[in-house]
Amino acid sequence: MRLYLATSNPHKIQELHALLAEAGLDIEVHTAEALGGMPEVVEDQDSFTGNALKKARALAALLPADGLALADDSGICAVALDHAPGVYSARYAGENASDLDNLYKLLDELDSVQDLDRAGYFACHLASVDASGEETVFVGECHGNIIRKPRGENGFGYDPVFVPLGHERTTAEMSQEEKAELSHRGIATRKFIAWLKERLM
Ligand code: ITT
Repeated sequence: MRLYLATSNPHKIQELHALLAEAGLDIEVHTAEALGGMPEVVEDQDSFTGNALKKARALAALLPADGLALADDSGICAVALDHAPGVYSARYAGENASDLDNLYKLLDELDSVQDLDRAGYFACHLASVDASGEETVFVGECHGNIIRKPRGENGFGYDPVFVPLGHERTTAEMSQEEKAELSHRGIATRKFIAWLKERLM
């Protein structure tokens, strides 16, 4: 079986590659580049699952017969902001906003929110679509708090302001392996791996 990652985000690719590699699956893992690049997808759905399925379906249209497309739609949700930015996480500060612009927009929006009410969570919805069109979705959430000042150099996106429950460091202060143990992407990917192992038996 050949698995194709339906994402253009290099950080997601790196995290997914590492999680899949440690699972010891008998599969080939490719990026969308192997199929000519990730097709343009308008992420206009109001749910992570909806957008993940759109991205996976777009790449699945290009799959070989033994292929499986895997897309990741993810983001951060702040409880005090009615779960914003959620599906808008990648463009919270505008259409061409950088990760840093988005992070500071989140901090601005939460400025008047007291420390006790800064609960939030990362969500990752993975959608897998095979060449026959079979669709399956796997969900992971990582709950914690959104702090006031960025800390740490690892990870990407909103990692420097997110401290998982039961921890004191941000996910940007953790190694990739530590983050993968508890992250939304780690949880969703381990569900996907368990499903894939059954399917390959
Ligand atoms: P693809 O659609 O090509 O996969 P993308 O970066 O546009 O890439 P999304 O639409 O899913 O992906 O947006 C995800 C947003 O949530 C983006 O702003 C990320 O920075 C943020 N995000 C997702 N997972 C994260 C993580 O593990 N750590 C920090 N930020 C994360």
